[in-house]
Amino acid sequence: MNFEKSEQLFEKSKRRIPGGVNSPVRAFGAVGRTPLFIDHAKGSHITDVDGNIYLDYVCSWGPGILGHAHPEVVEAVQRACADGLTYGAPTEKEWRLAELIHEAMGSVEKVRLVSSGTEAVMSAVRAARGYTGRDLIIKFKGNYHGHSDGLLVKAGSAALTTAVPDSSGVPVSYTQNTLVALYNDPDSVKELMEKYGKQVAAIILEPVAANMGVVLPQKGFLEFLREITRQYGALLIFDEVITGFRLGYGGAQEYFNVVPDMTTLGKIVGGGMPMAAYGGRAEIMDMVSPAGPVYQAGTLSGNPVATTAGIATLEILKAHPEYYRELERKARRLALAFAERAKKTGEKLWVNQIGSLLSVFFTEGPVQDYDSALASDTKAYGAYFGEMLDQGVYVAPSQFEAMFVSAAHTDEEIEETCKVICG
Ligand code: KE4
Repeated sequence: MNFEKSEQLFEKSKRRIPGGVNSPVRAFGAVGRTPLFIDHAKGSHITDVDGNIYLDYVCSWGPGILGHAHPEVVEAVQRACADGLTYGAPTEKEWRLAELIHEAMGSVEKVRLVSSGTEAVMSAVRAARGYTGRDLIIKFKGNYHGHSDGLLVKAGSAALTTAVPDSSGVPVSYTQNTLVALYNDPDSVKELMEKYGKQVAAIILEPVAANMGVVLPQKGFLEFLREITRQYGALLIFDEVITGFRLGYGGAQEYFNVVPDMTTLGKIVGGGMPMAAYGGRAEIMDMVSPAGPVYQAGTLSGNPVATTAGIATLEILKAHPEYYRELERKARRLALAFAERAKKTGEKLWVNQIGSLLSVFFTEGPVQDYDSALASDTKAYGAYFGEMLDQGVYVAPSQFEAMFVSAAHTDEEIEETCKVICG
C-alpha cells in the first residue's frame, strides 16, 4: 500500500496544526505509523487520500452506527443546509430531537443540546453542582469524559484521594474538587463516600468503559453506585457519549436497567455532526439558565443541520430495533476470531465485547479495570494494528480505544475481517 499523499499532508499539517491533527489519537502516535488522511467514506468503507480502501471499525469513534454517508441522513442534511446553516434561534427540530431522546431514555426528562461530548459533560457537572450545592465529583480511573479542566485528572498518590492534573495547563486548584475511584471496585467508592459523601455532588462514569479499551461493569457495580449515591444524596451521572444509542436504542441505562439522575450523550445522537446533549430529571435541568441559576450557553447549540442529522439517525435506529441484534451478532463473531487467533498463534489475548463494542487486549487478562488494561502489551497491539491496516482493515490506532461495528458491515465483510484477524 502507498501512503505518499498522507505522508505529504501530514508534514504540511504539522506546520499549521499541533501534531498535524485536530485530536491527538488521530496522529497514530500509539501505533508508530503515519496517520491516514481520509478522502471519503461510504457504508462500512473509508478511503484515504492515496486511494487505499479499508473496512472501517473506528466509525469516527462511535457516531457511525449506520455506516458512513447513510443516504437518508445525507439527503435530510442536504435539504436542511439549503434552509440555512444556523440561526442562533430556537427551532422545532430541537424540540423533536429532545422528544426522541426522552422517548428513548425516560430518565432524560429535560435535555440541553450542545456541540461536543466534552461540553455535555462539563455542563452536566456544573448543573449537578448547582442542583446539590455541593462541589466534589467522583470519577473513575481510566474513564474519559472529554477534556474539561476538572476532569483531566489522574489519581493522586495513594495517600491523596483528590486528583491531580493529567495535563499541563490545568492548575492543581482546578482538580481539587475531583476524587478518583477505581472502576469495578465498590470499596474504593465506599471509602471516598464515607469520608466525603455529604460533599459529593455526583459520581460520573462510563456505564461501559470504552476509553481504557472496552471494560464491562462487573455484576452489581452499577446498582451499587445507584444505591450509594441515593444514600448520600449525590447524583449519578451516566456518561453515555459512547454507549447512548449504541448498546441499544435506550443506551446502557436500558441495557442494565439502572436509571441515572443525569445522562450525557454524544456521537450517535448527532448522526456524525457536531452535536451532543446532557439531561436528566426536570428538577435538576430546571437549574440551567434561563430557567435557573446555572449558566450554560452555545452559539451552535441545537444547530438546525446537526439536529437534522441526529433526528434522521435516531428515527432509522428506532424503526430498526433488529439492527441491535445484528450488531451484537457481528461483534460476537469478531470476538470469536480473536479467540481463534490466540489458539493459532499462542498470543495472550483477552477480548471484552458487549453489543457492537469490543476491544482485544494483548494481555492474558481478565481485563476488568484500568490497571489490568494497562498491563497490555501496547507494542504487540501496534504490530497488530499495522498488520490489519496493511490488509485493508482500519481498527483503533490505540490499545485503549474500542472497535465499533456498524449496521453497514455485511456478514461477508465480517468474515473477511475474521480471516485477516486470524492471519
Ligand atoms: P468529545 O468532546 O470528543 O465529543 O466527547 C468527549 C467524550 C466524553 N465521554 C466519553 C465517554 C467519550 O468517549 C468522549 C470522547 N471519546 C473519544 C474516543 N475515545 C473521542 C475521540 C477523540 O478524542 O478524538
